[in-house]
Amino acid sequence: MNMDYVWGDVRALLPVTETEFPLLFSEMVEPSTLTILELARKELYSELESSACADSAQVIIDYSWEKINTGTWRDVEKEWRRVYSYGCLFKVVGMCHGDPSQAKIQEAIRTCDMGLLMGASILDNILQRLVGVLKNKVKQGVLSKVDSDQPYPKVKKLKKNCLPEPIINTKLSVPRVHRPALESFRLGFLLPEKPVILEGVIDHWPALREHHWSIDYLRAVAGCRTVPVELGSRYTDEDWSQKLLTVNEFIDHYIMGKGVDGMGYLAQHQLFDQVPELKEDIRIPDYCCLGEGDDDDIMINAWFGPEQTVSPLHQDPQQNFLAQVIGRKYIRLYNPEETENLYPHQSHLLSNTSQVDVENPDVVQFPDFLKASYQECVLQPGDILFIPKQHWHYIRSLELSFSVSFWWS
Ligand SMILES: O=C(O)CCC(=O)C(=O)O
Repeated sequence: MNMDYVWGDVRALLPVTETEFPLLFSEMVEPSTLTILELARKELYSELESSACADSAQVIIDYSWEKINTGTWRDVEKEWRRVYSYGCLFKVVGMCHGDPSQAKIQEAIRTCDMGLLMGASILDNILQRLVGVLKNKVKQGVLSKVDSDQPYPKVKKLKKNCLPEPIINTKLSVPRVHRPALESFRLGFLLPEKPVILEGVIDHWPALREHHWSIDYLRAVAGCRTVPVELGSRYTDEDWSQKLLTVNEFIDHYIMGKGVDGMGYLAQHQLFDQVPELKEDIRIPDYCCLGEGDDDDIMINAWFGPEQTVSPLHQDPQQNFLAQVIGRKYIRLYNPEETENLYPHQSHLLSNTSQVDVENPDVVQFPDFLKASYQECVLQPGDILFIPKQHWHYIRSLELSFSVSFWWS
């Protein structure tokens, strides 16, 4: 590895001089914290010592980590998330100085991802730009080896073949329409709030064509990126938890390992901001223009997991286009009018989620569940399912699956 090559590219992203490097915070950030931030900045710009800023960086990271992990996430002050991002930035710069090993570069990418996931955008999204530089320095093949040094959590073992291939009752199946005109979608499905599968709408996505989202492709564009992964069979289970893993670790243990470490689901909304290459492989469906917001208001979620991954029956407040890129999924839909037959959880946090295990219901505990009428389908690669707002949906992947959902209003 040519050291000037890594360091030179990293250095080029930083403001040229110390005076051009802003450290502006509200009074919430105490003078003592500001002093350490200024020290880290000073160290960064002193040519001999710029790797020394790693120590000050760790102090900043540890202190702001306490602040951002106190109380509920939505109440966390953005100022402290910014401080955390600065800590990550200084740490990354410290690690990239000199002749960084592959493991160091990978750790630097992991640190950037922590800043992107837990911090707030600073210096024109410099952490994202740093990852753009660093991931090109990672040699393919080194990643999995370095990644595999991580310990893996053991969660409940998956019962193999626990649910069979569903047999769809054609009388209950969700209708399919091939590329309807905007107005016919609006009149036929959006306004009356009727689910429908739209065919032929995403055929042109690079994710289904030139950049086909194979495991190898996902490893190549996102393998070294750290993402939150859901562990456990379903989020209503007691042993359900979340852990930060790289995409390579997730694939090695929960996709290729086929559940030997329990179930894992990469279900998150930040993936496409973190990995712009993946975002470029998809397109916001034109039908979203029928909503009131603009494209920036649309939440795009990734759902990547092995076969038998289950999303329990739940409802969301927004309209949803669920686009299937890899594999097939079995989906059950219930109209919001059926809510009282679906036994939502009592707790406020889970009140949008049914207590009933849809494919194995306890009819003694939940007798009215069998009265609820529903629609069902198997979503195929290339399909988009329109799930109207508040419609209850239960989803089980029948094979390795990657879906993208668009929540819009
Ligand atoms: O595909 C899944 O597992 C869940 C999708 C979902 O619940 C959603 O998009 O709202």
